[in-house]
Order: sequence, then C-alpha cells, then structure tokens
Amino acid sequence: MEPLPLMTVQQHILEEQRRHHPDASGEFSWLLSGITLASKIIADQVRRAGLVDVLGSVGQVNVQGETQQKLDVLANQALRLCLGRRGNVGIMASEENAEPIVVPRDRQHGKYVVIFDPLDGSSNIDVNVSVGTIFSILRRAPDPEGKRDPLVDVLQAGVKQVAAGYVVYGSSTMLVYTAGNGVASFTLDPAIGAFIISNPRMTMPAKGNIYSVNAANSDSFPEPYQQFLAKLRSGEAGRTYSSRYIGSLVADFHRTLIKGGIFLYPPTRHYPQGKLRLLYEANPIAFLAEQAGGIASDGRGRIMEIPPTSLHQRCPLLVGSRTEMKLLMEMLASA
Ligand code: AHM
Ligand code: MG
Repeated sequence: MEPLPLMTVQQHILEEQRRHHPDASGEFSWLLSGITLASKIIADQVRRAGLVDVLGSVGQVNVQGETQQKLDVLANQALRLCLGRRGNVGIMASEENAEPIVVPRDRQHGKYVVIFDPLDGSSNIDVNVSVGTIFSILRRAPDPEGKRDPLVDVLQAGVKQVAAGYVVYGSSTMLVYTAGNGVASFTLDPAIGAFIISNPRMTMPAKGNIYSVNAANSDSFPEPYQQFLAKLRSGEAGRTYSSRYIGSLVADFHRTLIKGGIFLYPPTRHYPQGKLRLLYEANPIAFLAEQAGGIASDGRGRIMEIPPTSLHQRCPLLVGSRTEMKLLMEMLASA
C-alpha cells in the first residue's frame, strides 16, 4: 500500500532545515510548535464562540486604546503560555501588552524574540467573520548579564525576521508561514489535530483584479491614493476591478496572496501615520508578500526596511501584486 502523502508542518520545517541549514539544531521547529499549539487552543475557542461565554469585551482597553475582547485576552494568554515554556524564547512582545514580556528563565540565553498580534481583527468575532493570529520571529544575541533592555531585541527592522506567518481562523484554520525560502500553507485537520500541508509554495499572482481598502476613509486619503483608486475603478489601469474589504487584515491579506490585487491602509485623517502596526502586522505580512513574489511598502519604501522606534508604532501598509503595487508606487513618486 502507498504511504499517505501526509506532511505536517513540523515535518515540513525539519525537512526545509535539513535542506537549507543542515547544521540546525531543530530548536526552531520546537519554537514553531509552540505557535501551532497556541493556535489550536485559539481555534478551539473561536469555534466555540456563541456556545461558551467568550464573546464580547472584557470591559478594558489595551495599550492602543482599543476595547479588549475576551478572545483577545484568551489568545494572548495561550501564546504567552505556549511560547514562554519553549526554552528558547527570551523575549515576547504582543499587541495586547504595553511592554515586551521577558521570559525570566530564558532571559540570558533565549535565542529568539517572538512578536505577535494574538487575535487580529477581533472586532469581527462577534459577527462570525474570520480573524487571525500574526507572528514575527527574530533572532537575539545572548545577554549573559541579563541586563539588556528587552526593547533593543524587539526593535529590529523587518529584514531581520527569520520567520513570520499567520493563522487564519476562517471556514478552515490555516497556517501560512515563511522562513525565507518561499511561503507554505497548512490546514488544521480537526480529526487528528495536526496542520497538514496544503500548498508547499504559495505565489502571489503578478496582477489581480481586486482592490481592498476601507472606502469610508477615502475622502481623507492623500490625493495620489484617491487618484490610484479612481484609476482602478475607471478601467484606465487596463482591467475591471472589484472591491473586497473584510476589515480583518489576515483575511484580507490571505485573499490578496491567493488571488492577487492590492490591499491598502493608507494614512487617513484619523490615523495620519496609518493604522496598522509595523512590528506585528506590517512586517510579517511584508515578509510573506515578498517571499510570494509580491511587494509591500509604506508609500515611501520597503516596509521591511523601516527602522522601528517603538513597539506599537503604526505605518501605512500597501501590499499586493507587482503590477498594482508598481502603478501605485509610480503615482505616489510622481505626486
Ligand atoms: P486590531 O489589531 O485592533 O484588530 O485592528 C487591526 C484591524 C486589521 O485587521 C484590519 O486590517 C484593520 O484593523 C481594519 O481597520 P478599519 O476598521 O479601520 O478598516
Ligand atoms: Mg491587530
């Protein structure tokens, strides 16, 4: 009998490591299994929303001034618990915590920093719309004295990411991941509780026919963005475009990755620096986009080259297929 072509995410990572880093210790796949374990816990809670008391807010605001949903808190706890016990994560940082989280036991020798948005798009949970977990993994130098400011390890440019990905809790639970050798996707098989490979090499089409933006903000976008969107709508860009906007970055980007086109959150009157966060939203999405053959920019340059200055800093995010991104970049440059 032929063996089943069953490739789990752990097997895939180990094989990739063997191919690209033959002397790797396997520690990295152990770290990743902390993220997949947490995401299974989160997926389980998201699936039960409506059955158990996890919907709604906890009545407090996070560091962004946003209302924390109960599931935001649960998701954050799951990631902190699962990653804090791996033994190789020295520092974590989360959208839900004002400051970096030091893992006391591994502060000196933990080789990795993990930055995450535990449950992005959480305002969509109450209406049963897809949400996601986004993560970015960086290396850190040993800190034998255990005295270095943890922010120094966290504030690294996106080009320093060793891996990044997201889990989308949609009609199925899917993990999309890169360690710098392309993008692979895995679907959680609920029957066996494992992430099984769906696509070992995801690529973003070179052009698409969807643009994704919160159109209610468009009057306050800088002029060139308005002109760009008008061009897509008028057919002047050479094809007819549709618009799709879920308001859940992971879901909006997942569609953009598969179907091509463009997602944009430009500067607005309310968010002059853009709304999305550089370290745990824009950087991991940019790494995935570039690895899949797309482009990610803040309107001035590559997202991954922005020098971070604070943990929760925001930036404009323009990401998508090469064709639409190049047109937008040209229009921004010549404005
Ligand atoms: P969150 O991290 O508080 O959930 O906010 C981020 C979300 C993204 O998922 C999404 O792209 C964006 O906010 C939508 O914002 P808006 O409602 O302003 O269009
Ligand atoms: Mg978020």
